[in-house]
Amino acid sequence: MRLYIPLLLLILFFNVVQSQETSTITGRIYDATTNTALPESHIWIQDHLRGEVADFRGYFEIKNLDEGDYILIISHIGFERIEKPVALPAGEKKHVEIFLQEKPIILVEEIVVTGTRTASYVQADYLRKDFESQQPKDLGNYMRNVPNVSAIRRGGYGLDPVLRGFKYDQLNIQIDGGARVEGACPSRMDPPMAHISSGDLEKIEILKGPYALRFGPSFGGIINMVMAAPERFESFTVGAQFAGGYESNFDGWQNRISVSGGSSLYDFRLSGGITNYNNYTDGAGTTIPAAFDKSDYTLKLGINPLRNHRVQVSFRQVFARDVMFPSLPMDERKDDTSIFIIDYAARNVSPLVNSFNVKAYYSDVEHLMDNRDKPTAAMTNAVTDVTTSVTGFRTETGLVVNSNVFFIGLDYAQTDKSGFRTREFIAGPRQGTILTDNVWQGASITNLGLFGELRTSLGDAQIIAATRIDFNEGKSEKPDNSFSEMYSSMNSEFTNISVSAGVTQAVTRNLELSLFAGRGVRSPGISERYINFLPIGVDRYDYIGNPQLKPEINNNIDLGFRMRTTAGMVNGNVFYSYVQDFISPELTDLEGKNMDVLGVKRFSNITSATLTGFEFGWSSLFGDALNININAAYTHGKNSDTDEYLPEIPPLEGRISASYVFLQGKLMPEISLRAVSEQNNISETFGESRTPGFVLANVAVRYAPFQFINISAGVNNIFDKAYYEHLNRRNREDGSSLYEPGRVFYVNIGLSTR
Ligand SMILES: [Cu+2]
Repeated sequence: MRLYIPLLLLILFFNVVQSQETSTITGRIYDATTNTALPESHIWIQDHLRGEVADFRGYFEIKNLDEGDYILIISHIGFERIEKPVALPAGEKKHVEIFLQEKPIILVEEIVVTGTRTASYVQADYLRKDFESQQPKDLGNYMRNVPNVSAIRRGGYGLDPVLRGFKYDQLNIQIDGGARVEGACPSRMDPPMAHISSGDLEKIEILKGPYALRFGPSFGGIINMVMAAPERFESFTVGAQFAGGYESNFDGWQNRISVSGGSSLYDFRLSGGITNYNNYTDGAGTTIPAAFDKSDYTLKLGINPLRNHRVQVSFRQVFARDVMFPSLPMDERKDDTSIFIIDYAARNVSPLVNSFNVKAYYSDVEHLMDNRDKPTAAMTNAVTDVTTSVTGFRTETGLVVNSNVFFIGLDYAQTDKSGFRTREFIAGPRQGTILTDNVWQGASITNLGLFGELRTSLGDAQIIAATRIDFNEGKSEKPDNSFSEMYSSMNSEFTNISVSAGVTQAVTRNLELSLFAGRGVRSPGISERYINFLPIGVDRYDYIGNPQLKPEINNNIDLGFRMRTTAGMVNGNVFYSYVQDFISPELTDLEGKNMDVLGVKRFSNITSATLTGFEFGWSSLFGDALNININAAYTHGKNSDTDEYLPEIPPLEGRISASYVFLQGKLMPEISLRAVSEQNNISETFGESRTPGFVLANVAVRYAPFQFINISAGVNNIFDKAYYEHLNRRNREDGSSLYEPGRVFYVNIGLSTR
């Protein structure tokens, strides 16, 4: 014991001496255009595993450095990266002031123009680096990683996201900042996110609540899928990438090749992929018929006649084949999608006009489904052949007056749906009869919106205020008599006014508070207005639309905070939503038209509903080798009319992940746990039952030995847990819940010429 005390003192002394000799770099980062502080830039020390994120007022501090020459690398989304050499004497504190220039490159895909400050909506972004190593085969399924986003599973592909309890037409899901694609299937086999591949994706922008009114009608939120844009080069360059992956359990593989290149005048990116997945086995060993095949390609061509002008053409096609849906009366035989987008954008046109954007697009989906592989094929041959197209246009001008930014513009979209189902009875009393059902009644909805947004600051507070007015019209070209005789008119017209305002303030250098309030009005969708006696993939009821439905109004407030602590970044949001004229299916006493349905439900406006909840997150310090993330999310929904819980609300969920960086970032193992509580808040009227909770464990490892190769491998659902999510549909055959996949081993390889 005696021996240890001097040793301890020696160590202590050594530590004190060392800490006296270490040096510190402090600094502040500014936007070079406005000379205002730029919060949350990333600062890295080259060749050292050290880094820091600047605080909410742009300050940073890196301590415990030895004397020497360092190179600071400073980056911020939307700004040019800077390398700043710093000569650091022993035991000193050195202060640097850094000015970042905005990137001149015009990106037409992203909806949040970087501007000069980061003040933003209630927003969550998922970047390529977040999902690249997983190569998600289905984006809807991947969205379950986002706190307070859940998804509805009907089969192995085409999961439908639910954000804070809002889904379907309550969410504005778009491609490349404003283009839209709508599924043709009445059962939502092909929801919007099913038409984009993760390998072609650069980023997913999620704007929660009815606040971001510039980007189209927003009710529950906006999800923007940002497809990868061509890279820009100063002189002619061309490069290629390959990404391949395999997943056990599904015996599923996917391969993708992309080529991109160009010069300063023009650039291009061509990418093509093939995905082939088979049935999967759940944790109990049951085979779930959920196979699918998919191929796709995307071409993007850009011309930059001047450095601040860009014209871009995008063309994408997706071909889905034999997609199995165990929870639906049919399977998807074919789903062919074409998306065409043309963009023109200019920046810094004049001192007043900071930005100008025009986008025109056309998307088309041809969907064919049948009951060939279902037990009902013994009695009838049923085939549904439907199409949907969206034609749209958007223009926006950004004006700068002093330090205020105004955006004004308009957007227009016309959605058309048509198609029929034929049923040929091959056995039973009606043998030989052929019936034709008018699925979409040639319905169309046009929406013209005018919008304005103001971004300004008041002291330290960043303020955003937005408004939009929508003129909406629904029509039916080929109404079905049995449907139209129920209503005084098949047409409906609405004028909706939406408003929102938000304030974000850095209360201290390390605490930021935000308050948003908004009223988003949404006109009913085509299905809600015109679906004609069909089960729509929810339950065993026929659904009918209601052209006389009123728009739904979401009055929402969000209170948020972000706090930088010595233990990491903490953030949270509490929201309260009061929905007027909530649209919900109501049981009628009409008789069903399909063979095995229990009755008919009609879309109606119930008086009101409330949704409340929170998102909470903590992530460990940036720049440490060990990275820990924890988050939790919850939504609670009540029908104010009946005091019953709202249906299809996901339960409380928590997630923790830990990763460690070895070999200067070349090797990174990760472990994650996801815990989902049981859901007892159910709607019995809707036919829901309680769902048990579950805990899942996953492990993964990323290895990038050289710049041109990266490998990732892992195991999902390590313990082969048999479970299902609350929002999963039921198996068509026996009414049992549709289980999620059991244990999955996977490996992904990425190769790049650069
Ligand atoms: Cu379908």
